[in-house]
Amino acid sequence: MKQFEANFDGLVGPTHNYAGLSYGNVASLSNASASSSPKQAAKQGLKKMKALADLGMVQGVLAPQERPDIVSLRRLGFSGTDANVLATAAQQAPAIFQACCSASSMWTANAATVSPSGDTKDGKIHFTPANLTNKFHRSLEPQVTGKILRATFANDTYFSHHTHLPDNEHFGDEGAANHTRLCNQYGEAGLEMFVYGRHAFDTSKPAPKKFPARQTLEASQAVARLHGLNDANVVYVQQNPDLIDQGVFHNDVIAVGNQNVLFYHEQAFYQSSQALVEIEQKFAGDKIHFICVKTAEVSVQDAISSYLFNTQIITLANGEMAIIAPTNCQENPAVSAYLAKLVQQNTPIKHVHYFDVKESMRNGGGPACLRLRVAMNAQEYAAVNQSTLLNDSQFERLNSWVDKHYRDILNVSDLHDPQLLIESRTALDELTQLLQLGSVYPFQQV
Ligand code: SUG
Repeated sequence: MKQFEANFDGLVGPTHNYAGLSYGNVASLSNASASSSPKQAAKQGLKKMKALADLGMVQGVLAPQERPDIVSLRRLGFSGTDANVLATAAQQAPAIFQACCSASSMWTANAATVSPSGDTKDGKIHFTPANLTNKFHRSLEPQVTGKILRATFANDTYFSHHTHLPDNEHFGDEGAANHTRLCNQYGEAGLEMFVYGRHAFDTSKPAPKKFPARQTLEASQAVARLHGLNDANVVYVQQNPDLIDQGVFHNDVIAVGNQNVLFYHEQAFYQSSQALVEIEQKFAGDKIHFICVKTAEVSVQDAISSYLFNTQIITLANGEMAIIAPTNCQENPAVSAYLAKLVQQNTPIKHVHYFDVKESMRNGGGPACLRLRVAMNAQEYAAVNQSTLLNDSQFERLNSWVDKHYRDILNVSDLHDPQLLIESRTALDELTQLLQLGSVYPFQQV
């Protein structure tokens, strides 16, 4: 039976902005308050999705969340009409207000952890939305994420949806940003690799000293239990705490895997050689390719600024692999030289495709952050909400939808404009029809 990996990219929302909300994420901090272009950001994302569909990949779309988040602002005590809520929150608590306006749900690598049916006890694809507890602005996402996932993968025979883990730092979970699956064929049992930043209940264990470790071991273990994974097919690897302190806020900033390839920086993991031995032993496939990038070839700083590892490695129809990289990699001499050399070597990676996703990159989100991977077979594919899949006509419709509703330029000072809220809700209401999602947003439930 046909088996493949689908990518579900987050559509950039109409309030995409730069608010410097993510301590530990270098790009987010350094672009705080720059003006953004929601329209360009959404179009850059759609262009990447279309290009992957044109390469023969199955490409889906995940809807963005409603922002400003009026429900959360009301929960925090702002009241009156929606316009009053916006005005008082922006004036009295600007930092909280900005956090409630972030379009951060666009980075769907953080939407959930997904385990394909080949790995799970009941043979269903399992989804657990990430609780994203470490950042207030992101902790507002999991409930609506759960609704969007249920509306996208709306079939109980094939899909199993869990509630996000308890909202507490002990179970800080960032979803697929710290989860990689290695396998032979997508539909066969694979090895699920969970990378964590710290132990929540044992503080004697190593942890970063400066920036937060967003993912805990205990959260990863809970997700593996919920998904019914077999211990023999799971590895837990600690991220190098020194790298978190240098700005590697997720594993997907320093490592990426696809099928039998693990592409990573030599400093990515704590006690790396031990971890790699366990991966090799547990990997059920024929041969695993460890592609290790040495510090002498690409420094950690260059890896962070170019997002060399926040790339997508995809398998093309002919079995060759391609790297989907941000143009920032092309612009960095050490990184572009490395990639030019890599495709000549004896590994499955034979092509590099560059994409301009700079609007997302300025907030620390590269190509890999923008997508949630779902390995599936033909029957599971048929059970997906077909309106969420990107074909030529859906691409045209979504582009026109962006043209119609999105602003060219947005400044942080525009966020309390009541007209922006109306524009966003109008856009999202229309989107739920385009994607046939039903009512997933709070404003649709009143
Ligand atoms: O969670 N940035 C996101 C970027 C997420 C990238 N995802 C992965 N690596 N998988 C974050 O830090 C910044 C928003 C702002 O500053 O306005 C932000 O949320």
